[in-house]
Amino acid sequence: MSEKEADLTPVEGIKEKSGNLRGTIEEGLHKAITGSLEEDDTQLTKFHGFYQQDDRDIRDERRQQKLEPLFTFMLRARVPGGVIRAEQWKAIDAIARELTGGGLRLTTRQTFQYHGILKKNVKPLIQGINKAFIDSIAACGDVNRNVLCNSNPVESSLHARVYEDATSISTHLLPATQAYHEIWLDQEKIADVKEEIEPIYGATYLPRKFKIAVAVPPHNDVDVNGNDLSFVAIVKDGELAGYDVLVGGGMGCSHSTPGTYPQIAKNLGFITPDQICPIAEAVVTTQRDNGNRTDRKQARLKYTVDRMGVDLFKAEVEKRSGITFAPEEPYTFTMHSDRFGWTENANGTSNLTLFIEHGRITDKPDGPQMLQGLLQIADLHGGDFRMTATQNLVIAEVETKKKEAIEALAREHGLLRDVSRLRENSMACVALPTCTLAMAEAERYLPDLITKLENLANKHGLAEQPITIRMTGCPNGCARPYLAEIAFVGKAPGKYNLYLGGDGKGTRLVQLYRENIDEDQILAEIDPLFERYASEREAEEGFGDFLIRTNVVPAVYDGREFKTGLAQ
Ligand code: SRM
Ligand code: SF4
Repeated sequence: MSEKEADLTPVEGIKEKSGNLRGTIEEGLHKAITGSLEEDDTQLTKFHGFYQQDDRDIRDERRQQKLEPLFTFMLRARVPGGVIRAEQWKAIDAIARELTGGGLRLTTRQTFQYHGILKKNVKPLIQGINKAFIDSIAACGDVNRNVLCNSNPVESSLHARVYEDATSISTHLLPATQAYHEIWLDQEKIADVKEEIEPIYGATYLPRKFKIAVAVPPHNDVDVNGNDLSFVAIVKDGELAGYDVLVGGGMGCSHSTPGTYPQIAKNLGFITPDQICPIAEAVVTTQRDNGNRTDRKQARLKYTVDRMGVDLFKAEVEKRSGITFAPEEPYTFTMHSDRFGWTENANGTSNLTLFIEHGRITDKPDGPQMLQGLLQIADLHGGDFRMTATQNLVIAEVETKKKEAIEALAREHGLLRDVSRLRENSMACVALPTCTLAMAEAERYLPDLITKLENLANKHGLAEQPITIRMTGCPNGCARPYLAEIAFVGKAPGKYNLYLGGDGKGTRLVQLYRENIDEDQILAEIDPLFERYASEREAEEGFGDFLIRTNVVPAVYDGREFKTGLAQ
């Protein structure tokens, strides 16, 4: 083994000897003695769209009872652009009731997850979604994942056009391996796996996960700076002229670890719409061949771009694609949260955007029957649903004659309620009890904290201020906290780092303000800042911009200036 090979991360070895992602997953499914899979296979199942987890709330109790952890699986679907037809929604709902812990979770990448799936139910579940023409191929793993696309553009007539491009990229970058079809859909096994070629990815796939978004300014709901590669639509005379290509955005970092950072993407220049797939492929292969495979904490594209430099990276993409970038075209983003309530489309239909708090859709025994409500809406609507990149749901292109009935159903089932703009603009990741990496609560805690922050906002007359607040249970950044105006990042149970200073448009990073603080300290820190904002802000000035102007925190546009700990 060469020195270079010896330095590769263990995941590289697992991918290489997996036979294009087959490993021993199939054998593991039949082992009834345990609810888990072999450790190496749990790396490979990510490429098939699912993770092994256990319920952390009862981990200690099971240990005391000398039982293995209560292993279950989380499955994430691949739904480019988040568009789901009503008939598909009904199938998704039926599977949630029959084969999972119940309920659905809309994610920050425009798709849905099932949690609490027992090992014996994984295959029936995948077969079930497949019947509804949905798959989970490459929803996770070191490949291109679900491609985001603006779900409710202001220029509504462009949705179909850019959605088509998002789905083309997703299809173009799918792994070629037939492993998924063999294991889950019982398709015939290929005779010799060694003959199976992965033309884009190669035998060891990418060094790390890879994420793509398509945005239509002025609405940055997909957070282009949270993605490895983004295409920003340039619209001229109401038509799509092409895209600016942004590379190297991303969120994940580690507490108190200099050298890890979230990053803002860099603009390589303008391309025409027909060049989108060749450029996406060239960026992916440049990362495949230049990304770090010896340290997974340095393996994302943002580090590759920063290490190579933009000029060299761009030249490499041009060489591989045979396309020369034109100079970048100007564009402006004005917001990165959803447009809630009814909005009108150019074709005379309307969209209803529902605030789904942190994406969780359930039928509560003593509370709102959200699943039930959406099922009835699916029956009546017959059209599309669109999941948004901020965990919300759009009932899309509703005919005027159905608006009243759909709104009534949404209200009756707790899907449409009057909430503050502070709450509407909040987002939290899953965290406990299912996320194995969570250090603190997020989804289960943020709603209560928002109530307390609402009280502070009301006290200072800021109730209608749309301040973006995001919380994650660890620094990995799954709710893209580093692009919010206020971010809480879990450090330990009940303790968070407080970051401030995003611009409410997703184009500036936050900076660390206080470290490892509890709820009382959080409220004590935010109260005077709200007070000052209420009395000293300029007309139309957002909270994040105010914090920068008054030097509460510095403006961060390059992640290398971001602090992962105050000692830095
Ligand atoms: Fe994430 C890992 C949940 C969006 C950065 N993320 C995880 C895992 C799978 C934990 C694990 O590895 O065991 C979490 C599963 C929790 C659970 O129980 O469901 C998890 N991530 C999520 C979701 C469900 C959060 C949500 O509340 O919606 C989002 C699913 C998106 C999807 O549908 O594909 C989700 N994750 C993100 C985003 C936001 C985005 O992509 O726009 C990010 C930051 C952007 C980025 O990638 O830079 C993100 N997740 C991470 C990272 C850090 C990656 C890094 O570069 O360091 C990890 C940990 C890792 O990869 O090692 C991670
Ligand atoms: Fe889990 Fe951390 Fe992602 Fe939250 S940010 S879902 S705690 S990995």
